[in-house]
Amino acid sequence: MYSDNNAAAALLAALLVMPMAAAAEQAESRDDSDAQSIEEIVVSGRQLSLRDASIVVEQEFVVDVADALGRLPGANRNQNGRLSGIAQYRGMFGDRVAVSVDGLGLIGGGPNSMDPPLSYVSPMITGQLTLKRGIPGVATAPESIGGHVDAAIARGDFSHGERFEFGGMAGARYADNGDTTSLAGRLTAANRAHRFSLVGQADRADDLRTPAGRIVPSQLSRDRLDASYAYRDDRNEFQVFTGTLETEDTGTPALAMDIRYIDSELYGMNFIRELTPALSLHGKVGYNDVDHVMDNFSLRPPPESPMQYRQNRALGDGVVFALHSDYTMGEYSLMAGIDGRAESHDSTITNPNNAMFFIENFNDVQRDVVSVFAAIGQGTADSGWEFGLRWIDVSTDAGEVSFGGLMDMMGMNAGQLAAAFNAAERKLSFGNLDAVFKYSHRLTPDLAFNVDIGSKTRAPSYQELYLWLPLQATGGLADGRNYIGNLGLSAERSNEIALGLDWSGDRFSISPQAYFRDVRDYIQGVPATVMPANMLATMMSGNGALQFDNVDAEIYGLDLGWRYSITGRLGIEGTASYTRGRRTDVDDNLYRLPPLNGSVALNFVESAWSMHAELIAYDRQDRVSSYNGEQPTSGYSIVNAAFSWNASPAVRIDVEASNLLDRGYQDHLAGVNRVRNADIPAGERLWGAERTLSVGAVISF
Ligand SMILES: [Cu+2]
Repeated sequence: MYSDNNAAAALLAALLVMPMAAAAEQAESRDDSDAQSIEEIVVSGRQLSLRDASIVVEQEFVVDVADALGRLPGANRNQNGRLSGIAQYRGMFGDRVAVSVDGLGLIGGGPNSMDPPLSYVSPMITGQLTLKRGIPGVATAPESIGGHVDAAIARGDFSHGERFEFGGMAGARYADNGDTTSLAGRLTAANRAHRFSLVGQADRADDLRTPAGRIVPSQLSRDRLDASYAYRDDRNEFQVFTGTLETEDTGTPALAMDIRYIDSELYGMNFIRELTPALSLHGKVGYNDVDHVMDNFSLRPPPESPMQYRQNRALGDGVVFALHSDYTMGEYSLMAGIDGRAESHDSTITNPNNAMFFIENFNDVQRDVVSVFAAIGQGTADSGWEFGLRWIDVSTDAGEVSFGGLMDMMGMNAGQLAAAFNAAERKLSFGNLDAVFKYSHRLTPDLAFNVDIGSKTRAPSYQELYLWLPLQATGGLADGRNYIGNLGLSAERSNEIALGLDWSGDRFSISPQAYFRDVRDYIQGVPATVMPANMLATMMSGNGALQFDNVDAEIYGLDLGWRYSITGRLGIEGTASYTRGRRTDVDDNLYRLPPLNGSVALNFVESAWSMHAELIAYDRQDRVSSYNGEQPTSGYSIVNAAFSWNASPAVRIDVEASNLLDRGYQDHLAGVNRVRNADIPAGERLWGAERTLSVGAVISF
């Protein structure tokens, strides 16, 4: 009933449309008066070039901004809960993908990434989500081995005169599935030099329904507020902001616990100062802290034994900063800068039914990054290149750990692990050099190509190093296995090449890119050989522990987007993404990679309204990892349809039906249900939402 073998056929259809579109283009005469309005076709707000892929998030019916990322070629998200989407790009995810908000990295509080960076932006107050295609230049971010994504909060515009003008927006959305409601607003007072802005969004929802039953728990509650002041003149830009995030009682069914709360405060400022017309200085600094509690008994059916109740409080905080100069001289440009990040983490597990029980999961953990870079480039109208080097220094440390209330064999094994951890050298440092070369060249007015060659690194995360007791605090892997860290880990190094083409004709455009990543010392779990860890993990879960280790891997694939305007008002567009990842030291596939997938959409734009219908298809994924028993998934396809009406210049009404045909499907990246006594059995991959009708209205003033 739920299986669908049409996915491959649908995908094939999607790919077949491309050569047809290209042929049609050649058949069309080019003096068509409709040809001017190709920009108008961008009703879906998705843009693609050799260098970037971007999406206007505010136009998407999503609660988690990470879900919008999945609509860009090569990108996806691992979903552990409705507000816990983890960015994935070209087969890498989690800490491997550098995610920033307004150009600043964030410190997450949850050791299982319940609050990944994209959960810190609410969709209706987000402007653009931008993904660097190919290999991000060294100036983009340190530790961006897997790519870089930035989300910008829409804080409103400056006005033109001296007088202050008020402006803003108010929006509301409702989706019938799970009674999902969102309210958002922005109020701006600005003249040409000063801008005061207040933005906020509140989201609420009950459990989501799927054709296989309700997802328990998938309720959510999140409030996001941001207040800012910005100044600009001819030679300076300056902004200072403060914000809060309050998430409460939000389900993460693919993980062992649910969010009781995440309370974060964010502060930051950035500036650009033009020293001379050729030389400018760019600076940013941010601070945020997180107080987070999760448990395994409040939102989901509790464990059978009161002794298995667990509550985990995690604290995180830290500073990020970046300073760089930009110098241009004719065709040449030179960038040099310094940036860094200092973060601290603590996490303690308790049991409300046993006052004796506690585990210091992470105690006084510190991870500091200081990095310098320089990049030189040359650009003309037809070609450009860039070469950059970045030195990254990472130092980490962790305090001694202790525990209480573990009995008999459990206590004995945990005691051995704690003693070994406390006796070990935990102050570690990693020094790595990254290099990136990028070249692009325009062959004809319509056709350009690019080559990126890079060598990038990532030092181990604090979980990969300091998880001393076998637990599932793994930065959101959600494979249900208990892991222990490894104090002897080396940094990963990915040597990568990406080749891209970009064809932009009058009516047809297409931008494919192929890539190959050879990753030395790729960090993933392997069966642990530490006896007390295996005994503990077996007692807790029936499976031995996995230990983070350096292995070797390669990831390659191809992704593309295309668009064809049939007339000025009617267009079709699509994406396709293929990723293949495997270990090269032993015969196994990499964990949690999406199968071949693609989309085809039909857009129709009138002056006051527009329509968008899309088919999204995923092939089956049977190239799964055996080291952690990953399950395969079947292919599927779903249809979404959306209608948008500009009732007046200030009022926009949106209606969307997602999963219009009410298909049952399982997204390979949605994770496996870890909740017992729920509609979807524990251990089964979570199902996608059933047909969902959404309406929204946005008033601008
Ligand atoms: Cu958590």
